[in-house]
Amino acid sequence: MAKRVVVDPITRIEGHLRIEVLPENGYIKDAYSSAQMWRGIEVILQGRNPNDAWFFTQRICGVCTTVHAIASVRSVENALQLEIPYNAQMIRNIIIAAHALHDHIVHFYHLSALDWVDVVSALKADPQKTARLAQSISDWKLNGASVFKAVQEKLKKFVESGQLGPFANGYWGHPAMKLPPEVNLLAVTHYLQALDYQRKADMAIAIVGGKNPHIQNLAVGGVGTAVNPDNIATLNMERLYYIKQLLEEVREFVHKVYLPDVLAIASFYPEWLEYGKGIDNYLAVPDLPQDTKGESFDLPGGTILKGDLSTVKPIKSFNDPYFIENVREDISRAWYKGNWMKHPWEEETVPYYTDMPGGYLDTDGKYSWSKAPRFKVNGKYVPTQVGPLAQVLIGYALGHKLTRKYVDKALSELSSLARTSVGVSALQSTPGRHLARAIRAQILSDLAIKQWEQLVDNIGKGDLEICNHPTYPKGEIRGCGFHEAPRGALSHRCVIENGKIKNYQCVVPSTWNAGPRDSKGQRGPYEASLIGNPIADPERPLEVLRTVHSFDPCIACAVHMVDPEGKEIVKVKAL
Ligand code: NFE
Ligand code: MG
Repeated sequence: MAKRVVVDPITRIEGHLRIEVLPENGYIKDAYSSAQMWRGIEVILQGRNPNDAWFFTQRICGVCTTVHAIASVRSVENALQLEIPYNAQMIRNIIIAAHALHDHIVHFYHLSALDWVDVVSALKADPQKTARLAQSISDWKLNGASVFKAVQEKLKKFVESGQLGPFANGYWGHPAMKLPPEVNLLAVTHYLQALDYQRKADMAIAIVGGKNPHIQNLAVGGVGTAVNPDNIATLNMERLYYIKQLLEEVREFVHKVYLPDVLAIASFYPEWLEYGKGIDNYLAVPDLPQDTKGESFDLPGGTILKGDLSTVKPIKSFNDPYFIENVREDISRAWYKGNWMKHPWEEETVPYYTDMPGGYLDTDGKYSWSKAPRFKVNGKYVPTQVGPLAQVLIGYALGHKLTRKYVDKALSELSSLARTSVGVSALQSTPGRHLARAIRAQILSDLAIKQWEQLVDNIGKGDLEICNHPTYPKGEIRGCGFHEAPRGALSHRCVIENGKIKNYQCVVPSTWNAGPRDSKGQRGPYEASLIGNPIADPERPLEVLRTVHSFDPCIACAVHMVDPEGKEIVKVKAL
């Protein structure tokens, strides 16, 4: 067997992910992705009141904090065919948008930029030159030479003290690092500023949601956020205007800092636009519903096959059978008992750990706690990539106006910075996933304010409704709730019998992307995207991190099962 390079754990992600790659002549020939942790929620929901499910599912993750709450209430509402009041829809939409903005900013600056940015090289930069460069790409207010100089001095003290803090253990000086010192200083400075702006997005969520992480204000049927413009104890005009101010500040940061930085960094790595495509079937679900039933949306969803934009097929409503009927999960290569592929409503989940022979993944058998979701198209079950790239490509293909506007603008700016023509197909790559996420952040930052305006207009008309209370019928009902989470298409499926949960399954973005092979040997998106990537130094596999990080992995989300007996399954050392 060829020698494998093992990266375990992949750091700067949520959870425990192991990647094994087979290098050959400086490139990756094959790859395996393994979720190395097992925890969860689905099983403990059995027998409980569906009204409570969202409290539990929200604890699946502390990163995508709100998303499992939103998907959960939507799944129960779908089972009941319960409409929610317009105010509740807009309040949820503001939370969804603000949360994604926080998440995308953190992902780019704090979790992945340092794969491309050499912090130590920033010490060699000329702050004046950095300011000239920064001002040539953006009129951001904090791009003055004195700002860059202050950061450089702070960084110098860090390095001299030997206490690099969050910048310790990076691959500084790696031959694959290509940015000039000035671009490195620019990025490090914005890394620090980004801490403030992600917090502003979080504050907006906390004001509406009661707390953050893990909002308190949802209910099956709407929200529990009392609305009254004149009452100091409720969501009133003062609170609403504070939220608007925060959303506007975040919007400015996204447009003037985040997107320009992604373009500037990507322009120095044009060769990477050839790497990291992998699975080119794409799935996104529509979101930001604009009516009480979920029949029209501000963000489009659908599918694209084999990277061909002309194959786009939309998902049109919360009841669209195209999505509800065509999702399956395969466990033939995952540590669960059996060898089946089933619709989530029909699944049962019994853990079955088969170990790692010789300390490596069992590449002939089961090797991950993540299941392998598949989407049925033309009678075949295919692996499908989800995430901002999927959403942006689908929006572009469907002619979604904001997506068209920001994709065309970004690609024309990237083409002039990189002095080469960069088309939409280049988005299907490792840096393309970062660019798509920044473009999605632009779109969402505009739409967040639109949702706010619609909410305030509606309250202004005297409508203060926030919840339609559910009643559960006798017998069995089934629901599917979906949400386009920061990492992509998320869906929760519930089976409710006599008002109690009988089965509950979450099919999560990071499960779609991080999942293992299936019974046909089809690789998952992480695995496929690594093939053909360069690997300059197998001892320091920076390129593996670049491609895997571009998906924004979250393993807590991907593997959310608990052992019903509470047995210890694996020992995990804290880092
Ligand atoms: Ni834990 Fe999550 C998101 C969900 S995972 S981060 O976004 O759902 O993919
Ligand atoms: Mg699941």
